[in-house]
Amino acid sequence: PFLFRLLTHDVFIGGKTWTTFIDDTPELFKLVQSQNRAQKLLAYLGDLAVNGSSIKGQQGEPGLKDDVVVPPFQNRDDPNGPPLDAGLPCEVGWRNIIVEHGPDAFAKAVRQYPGVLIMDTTWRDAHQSLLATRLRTIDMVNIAKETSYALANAYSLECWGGATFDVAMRFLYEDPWERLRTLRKLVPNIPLQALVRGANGVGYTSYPDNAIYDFSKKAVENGLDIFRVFDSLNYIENLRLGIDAAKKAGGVVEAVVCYSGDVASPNETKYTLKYYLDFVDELVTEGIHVLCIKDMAGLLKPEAAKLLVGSIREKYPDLPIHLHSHDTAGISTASMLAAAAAGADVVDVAIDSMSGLTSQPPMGAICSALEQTNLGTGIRYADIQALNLYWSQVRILYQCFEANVRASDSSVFAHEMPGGQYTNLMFQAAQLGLGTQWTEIKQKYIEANELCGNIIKVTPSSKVVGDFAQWMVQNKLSKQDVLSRAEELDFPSSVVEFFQGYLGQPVGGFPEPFRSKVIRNKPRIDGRPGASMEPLDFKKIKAELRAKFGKHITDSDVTSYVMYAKVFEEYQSFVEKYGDLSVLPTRYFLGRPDVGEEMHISIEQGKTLIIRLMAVGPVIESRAQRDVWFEVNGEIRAVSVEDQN
Ligand code: 3PY
Ligand code: ZN
Repeated sequence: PFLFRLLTHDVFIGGKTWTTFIDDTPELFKLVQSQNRAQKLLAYLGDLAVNGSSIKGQQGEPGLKDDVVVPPFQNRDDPNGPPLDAGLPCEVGWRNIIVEHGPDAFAKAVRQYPGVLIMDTTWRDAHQSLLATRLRTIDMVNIAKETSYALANAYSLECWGGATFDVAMRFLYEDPWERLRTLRKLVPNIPLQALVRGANGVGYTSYPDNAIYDFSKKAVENGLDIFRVFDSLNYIENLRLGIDAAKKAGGVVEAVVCYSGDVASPNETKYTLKYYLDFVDELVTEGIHVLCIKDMAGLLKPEAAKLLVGSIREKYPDLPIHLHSHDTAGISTASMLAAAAAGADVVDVAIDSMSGLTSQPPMGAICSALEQTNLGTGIRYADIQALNLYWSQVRILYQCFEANVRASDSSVFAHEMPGGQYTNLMFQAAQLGLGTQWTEIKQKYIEANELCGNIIKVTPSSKVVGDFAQWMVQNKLSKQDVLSRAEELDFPSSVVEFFQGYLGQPVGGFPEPFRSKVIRNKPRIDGRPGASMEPLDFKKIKAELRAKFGKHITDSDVTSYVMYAKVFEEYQSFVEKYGDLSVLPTRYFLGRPDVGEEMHISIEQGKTLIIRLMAVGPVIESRAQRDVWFEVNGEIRAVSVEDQN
């Protein structure tokens, strides 16, 4: 029918050139585009039908065959009346203060709030810690407007940064910037927050300074409000750059103290109260808006929380304090409550069904407990229940990415693995199928940390210790073996680079003579690694990317490329082949379709494709290809797919 319409179009019959034809007849051009789009989508679905999902880390099929249902939310003004109409998002929230009066006024208002506020991590750290960061934009979008009402009094929604930037492109074939822009539109009232790795941006290594300034500026332009800036070694020089970049971009600067050791233990000699208070002094000198204590492994026990938060509160009565933790050992709810009582202003929680274990403590428990004190969060119990009904379905949908952490583990107090890394390494150990492998990895992680000099461990420094530990297990090396054979061993590259100083300077410096033995005659950096890097020429990069991929390359694509060159290029090639798959509901994106199954896919506003898988043909021997037949809105279409089995 399309070809017929094209050939009979009077402009075409009139013999106009193709280019002016496109300009003059946008409706037909659009039709070509959307038919192309449908064909690309079929290529993806055909590949799934023949080969199954190729998304790394996926084990088995998604756990739901039905749509995720959005439950009714209570009407705020009339709890007994008809349910909430979330046709338009809520417009009232803490972001209004940032927009109208700026970050300083926001920080002041947070500090003056009589209760405690929450940050919800469900859209970032919770799925990073439980589901290998695989949560797709569409599953946030489908609950975003309801969330704008339910969490209207939240300090922020953490939805960006950390591993999400990388994973969005690398495994989900999504544009992380589009995610940010979309969520911004649907949630105009609650501040959106990102985790950024200071001089490492959202990557694993140092970047030239102008890359960090550019990244921060783009983040604000695309809708970000709050930057949680940390450095993986608590190295102030790296942090200073991240803080300055976030501030110049106009964001709220939440500067981070990464928590390690046990501040309340009489045996703690390195990460003592004095260490933390001195470090906070340095951060405050930078003119930050909010202080974050980032307990990435979940080591902070209630007494330690009381001591640390209480001491900072006493010294800095006007400084908002925000606490982040993970529940790996099962202690973080108690610690959050202790911190709140000691003067913390904001605590991190995840919706119940995405909480606990290596994720954050549960929103329902924390809000209910605080409600009974004079520190209420302003989040209603009924809204938490409705949100949780949605997320409990999503958790099942994504079961194919569960690491299968089933119980609390207080051994984290010894090995100190960050939540996300814990699930990751445990999953890898389980893949190897050895029951004792996991215990051994944890033990070697302790020894590798000691060899590094007992460092702060969080991305990317935690990756160094993890690589080191896995290498020790593989090579059957004890700490003593490594020390005595350091000059001859072939260390993992991340370990060598750490000792060269490519991540920055660790607290208390590098252990010698071990450092020199590891790096031998390779260069050593004794200051901020990025300081000696040449600035990037973004215009030149953009021109090169446009030459390679086409005119659609935008400035934010350039930033993605700067952070992850290879990942970005592969993502672009994928999109050229299959189109934008972010519109595909998750069960169709991950699951092998059944013959006869009818899929309703809304590819753009007002345009839904009804696709039915009709048949998967036999292998055409000479080419290892199969034809896959679909019905698309009543028309039969076929795609040819390479059988990889
Ligand atoms: C990250 O950097 O991705 C983290 O979550 C660190 O805790
Ligand atoms: Zn975390």
